Amino acid sequence: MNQFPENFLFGAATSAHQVEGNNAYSDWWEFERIQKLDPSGAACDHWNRFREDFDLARALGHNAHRFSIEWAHIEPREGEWDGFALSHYEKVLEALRERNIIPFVTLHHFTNPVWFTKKGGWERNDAAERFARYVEHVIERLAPKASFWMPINEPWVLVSNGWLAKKWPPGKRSFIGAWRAWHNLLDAHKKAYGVIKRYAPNSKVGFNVAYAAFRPTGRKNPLDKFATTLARYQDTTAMLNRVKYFMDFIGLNYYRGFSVSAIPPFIKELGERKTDLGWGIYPQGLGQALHELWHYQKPLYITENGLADANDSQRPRFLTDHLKQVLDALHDGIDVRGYFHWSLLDNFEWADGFSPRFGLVAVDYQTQKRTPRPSAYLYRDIIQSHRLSVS
Ligand code: IFM
Repeated sequence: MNQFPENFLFGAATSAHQVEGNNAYSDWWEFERIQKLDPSGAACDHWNRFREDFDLARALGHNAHRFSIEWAHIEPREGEWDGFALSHYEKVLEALRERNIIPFVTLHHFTNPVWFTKKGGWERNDAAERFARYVEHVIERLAPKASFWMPINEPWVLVSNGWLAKKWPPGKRSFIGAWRAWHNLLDAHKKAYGVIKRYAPNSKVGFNVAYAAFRPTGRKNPLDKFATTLARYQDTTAMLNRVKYFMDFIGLNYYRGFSVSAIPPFIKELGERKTDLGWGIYPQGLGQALHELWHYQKPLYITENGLADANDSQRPRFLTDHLKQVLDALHDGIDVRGYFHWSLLDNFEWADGFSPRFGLVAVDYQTQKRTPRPSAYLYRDIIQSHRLSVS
């Protein structure tokens, strides 16, 4: 296959805390201050500039856009619902509709209201209930304005950074805490699925996973193969098995591939060329991920794929190489329906602050000036022709 289907969705993704700015009621805002991290501050000021950012997305050919709603804005204090914040997101959805851009809405992208985290956060028995209450407030008002929802972004990434690596809030190292948070996040996904379907039975609710591609170091070595199966199970299969009856599609975030062995060093990153963050570039892994996830027989959307590349020297090839994998998967009969590049804008990259540059569009944080990088125009040309310029 050398052409994308007519109705294929092409866009980019962002998340609230990473671009909106001034997320002062969130646990991340507090964590940045306590840990003396690069403060997210005004970020890209997308809260105020979303219309001009969507104008840009439209001019760059995007017909879909993924963004997240910030729980800390909607419920800044426990049980207090901010109608102004809800109206804001209503305007965001209207702005997308006016530009013929299909919204994919994430309801939780790593950040929590600070009150929630202070009360035990995702470790609490009633965490999923509290999240579902927030989801209900959002959905009651916004369900008519969007058809694609993803309750929780990358649950395992949140658990591993927050409860094992101590890199993100709540900044703990606790296996029991990690287990409880993991379990509750999946429960929250299921409860949110129920709430969304109750208000909007025709909407599509997806489960979102960060999917690293794993391959055994010794292709035929049974121990390496076993280690690879274990890695796969722990990273994603365990979660997918729990939620498989609560998903209409899978949102796949793909960045990296690893070779796995049964003996140290156990795991080694694949890809000779590196991004600015030192991550290997391994496009074949996206093809592998699509093939493996097709096991669930649900439509697949690549809801994130991108790289830190400030001078845009690798992004053009990265885009075409990864989109080629999508075309090959389509050719093999896999139901891939969309691709969202991470990210539309240079974003606040969590503990790495503002130096990694993931945007198709560069942001000057002093002036908030937006400048599309050359790869943004290459992507536009691909979208317009529905073809890759490379063979
Ligand atoms: O910026 C993050 C995003 O928040 C979640 N997925 C990976 C991206 C790049 O690290």
